[in-house]
Amino acid sequence: MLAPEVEETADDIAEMEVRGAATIARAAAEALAAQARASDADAPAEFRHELRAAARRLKDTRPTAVSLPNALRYVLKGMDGGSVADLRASTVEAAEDFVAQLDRAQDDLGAIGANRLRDGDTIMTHCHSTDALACVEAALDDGKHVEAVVKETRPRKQGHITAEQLREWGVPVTLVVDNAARRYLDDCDHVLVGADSIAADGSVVNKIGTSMLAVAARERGTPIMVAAQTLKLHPDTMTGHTVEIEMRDETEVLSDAERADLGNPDVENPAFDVTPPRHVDAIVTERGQFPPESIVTLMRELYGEGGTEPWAEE
Ligand code: RI2
Repeated sequence: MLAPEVEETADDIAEMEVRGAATIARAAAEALAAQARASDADAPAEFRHELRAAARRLKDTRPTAVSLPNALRYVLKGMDGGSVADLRASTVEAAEDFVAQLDRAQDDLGAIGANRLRDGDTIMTHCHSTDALACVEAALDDGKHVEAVVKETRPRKQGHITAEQLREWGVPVTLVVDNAARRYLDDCDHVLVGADSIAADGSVVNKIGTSMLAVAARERGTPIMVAAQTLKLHPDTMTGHTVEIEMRDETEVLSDAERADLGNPDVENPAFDVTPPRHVDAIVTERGQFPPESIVTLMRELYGEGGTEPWAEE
């Protein structure tokens, strides 16, 4: 039986009550630990079966951010032992290790990303990324003055979360609608975004609108920096798989009543897009800063030749 925490976490991720690639990964690892603690399995095989079922329930919530399957993979690989007690303890420990690593990775990434930001720089942000904000926080801790132009990020306006966080840190923020981005790029020294997945060729999968912003920034000569801990590297792309782009409910774009008023047009709501490597200057990870074209070396080192599916039913 699935633990209530697993069902709750899965629903929260699907509804975007829990969102952002790193935060989703953390919640998924914690949900597997909750499943391990709650399990009343009598036999090791039954325990493993339950954990795999919980992982599948969590994985099926959102398809694009690879941090989710990477987190599940890490915890399930740590599940080890010949008794239920050992399996439980090792699973909980793996989940705790994972969360600790995630925090460390974000701190290390922030320190590296901060080196790219000079005192007095202005950044332009898109959506809300904790990895991207870690770079700003580290730059502020270094005593640098940073200002921000924050894109609203339709349809869910996660730019508001970014604005609120930056204001809390005392950063001067100018919030603009997405369509104003090009006009303000001349005032910006960097575009700073996060990522939901990085493909083997260095393509960056991130919130819808990132690719348009990157094209405009390239044209303006504004460097584009992607903050993405290695948890965002998508191992399946080394074996030719593509990253699935999540299509979300159309009511996020306009209400049914508004749609009816417009004569019921078709509406599409892709949550992410793909920015090709030639439009990205640097991918900043906790392992250092990489030109996008060389990220595959790190991916191979960390993930071998591709992703495994430890949640598959045996
Ligand atoms: P961190 C978000 O997706 C945004 O696309 C953001 O850039 C990315 O996750 C990474 O976020 P969504 O969950 O892991 O809002 O850097 O659809 O926090």
